[in-house]
Amino acid sequence: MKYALGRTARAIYEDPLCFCAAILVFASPTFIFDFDYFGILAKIDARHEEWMIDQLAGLAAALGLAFLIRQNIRLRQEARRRNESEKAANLLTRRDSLTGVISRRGLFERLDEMLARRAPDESFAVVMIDLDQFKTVNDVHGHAIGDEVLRAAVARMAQALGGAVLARLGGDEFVAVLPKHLTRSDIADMVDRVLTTLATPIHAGEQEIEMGASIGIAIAPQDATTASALLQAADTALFRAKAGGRGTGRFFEPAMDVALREQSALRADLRRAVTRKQIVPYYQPIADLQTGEVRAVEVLARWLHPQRGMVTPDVFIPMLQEAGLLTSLTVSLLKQVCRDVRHWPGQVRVSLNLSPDQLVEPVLAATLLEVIHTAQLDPCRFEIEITESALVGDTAAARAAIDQFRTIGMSLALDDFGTGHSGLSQLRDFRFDRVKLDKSFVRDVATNPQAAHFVAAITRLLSTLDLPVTAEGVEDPETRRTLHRLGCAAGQGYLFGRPVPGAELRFEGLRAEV
Ligand code: G
Ligand code: G
Ligand code: MN
Repeated sequence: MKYALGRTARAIYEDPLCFCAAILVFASPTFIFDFDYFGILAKIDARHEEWMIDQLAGLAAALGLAFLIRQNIRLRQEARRRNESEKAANLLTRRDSLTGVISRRGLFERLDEMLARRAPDESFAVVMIDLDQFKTVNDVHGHAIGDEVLRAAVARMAQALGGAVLARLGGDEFVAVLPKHLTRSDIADMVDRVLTTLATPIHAGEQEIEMGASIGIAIAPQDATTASALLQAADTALFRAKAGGRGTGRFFEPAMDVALREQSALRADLRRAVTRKQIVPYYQPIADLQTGEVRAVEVLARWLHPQRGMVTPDVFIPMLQEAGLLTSLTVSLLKQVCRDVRHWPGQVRVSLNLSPDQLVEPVLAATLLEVIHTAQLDPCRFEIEITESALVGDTAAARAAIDQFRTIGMSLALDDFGTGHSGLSQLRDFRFDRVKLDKSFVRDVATNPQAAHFVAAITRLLSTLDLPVTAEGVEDPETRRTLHRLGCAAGQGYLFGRPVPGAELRFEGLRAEV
């Protein structure tokens, strides 16, 4: 560029090399932008009168060209600067700020890229990891400890996963994308390493925190071929892993998808099912263990689905609960029950199951009482069964509901005893009328002395609180005899009768056998 400086305009114009250099001078970013180009031209013109107007025009064209080049350089520089700052911002949003692993958005980009570049015979696994009990950690120990636990968990996962890509979907949910070409057993080994390392308690603050994780695995391309479908499949497998007891990993299977779709189809039918009385009461007798007389009948809901046949409550009760329809069901069932009850012997109690969540409804007892009054029946014939989980956590509402049931004359049973966390003080405070011992404790009392000792200890203890015990799941005469000997007052189970529709219920029971 120096080549052009200090020369006369004519020299510049006549020497092609110098002419180009002059353009560069004018175009260079260091050249002052609002330079007086016409002033120069005028001076040049004054000193060199022999210059022809076409030469001046040529110089002006050169200046114009230089101006354009310079403008272009500036625009390019600006674009580059904008691009760089955008990249920096992207780097921020594609990383999770707490743990430093890739964010949800970054994960989708990475998966899209891997799927697009995948060779026909290549496969890779997407592993979805959900920390168990993490919500409790946050609730009990606070968010600072929660954050520390998350960072520690990430460090452990990263180590167990070697070179895998790790991303945080949010909360306590993570996704690892494993390297290509691993066999199914390699993947299972890696998943086991993650489960093992997360099962070891984590030190955070002054605390030792018990964790654990559940894992769902999906494989591209066999399970899905898009990022969102892969994550959906891994999530379905994860859901299954959690349902089958936490702390495990599951590979996605197409059948899982079918089951899930079935559930959403059922969910769609549910509202109609309650209003059309497709959900009906079945009844199972509860008998005196000594005499075999039927003392009570438990109402067990059954959905008689027009296409799918009988659907059991463990499928539809949680759905009804989610939909906020559980109490509509209870009312609908109770109306049907009241019609059947009038044909039964007067001393037979009727037992209704209520879910813990229903107990927080303030008008529940009044609503049920109204149905019973309308049917002109005595509330004393009815018993409410609630499970132990209603007694943990915030129990004020449960206590109020229980008091109301008691006030209107109903009795109360504690259901599935032994599977939850209720303490003795709660048994006394809540003033139950009886306790139903869960069938898991009953199953092998006749064959396993250990199980028998356990039941004996429980019945003895509960008798000090004046609580008679009803054993659930009594399936054979030997078990019945043993339970009676161990101090259980009543029994329920296939031995005395399976749950049946009202028309098939018999009250003869099994006569004394003991
Ligand atoms: O037979 P069984 O599969 O019926 O019952 C499964 C579970 O469903 C039991 O734990 C029982 O307490 C529950 N259950 C049955 N009927 C009802 C009902 O009407 N309301 C509620 N809340 N639970 C029910
Ligand atoms: O409300 P609760 O969870 O107690 O419901 C009783 C459950 O036990 C119902 O699912 C009922 O079908 C089931 N059941 C009743 N009798 C027996 C039995 O003798 N054996 C087994 N395995 N289950 C039973
Ligand atoms: Mn029950």
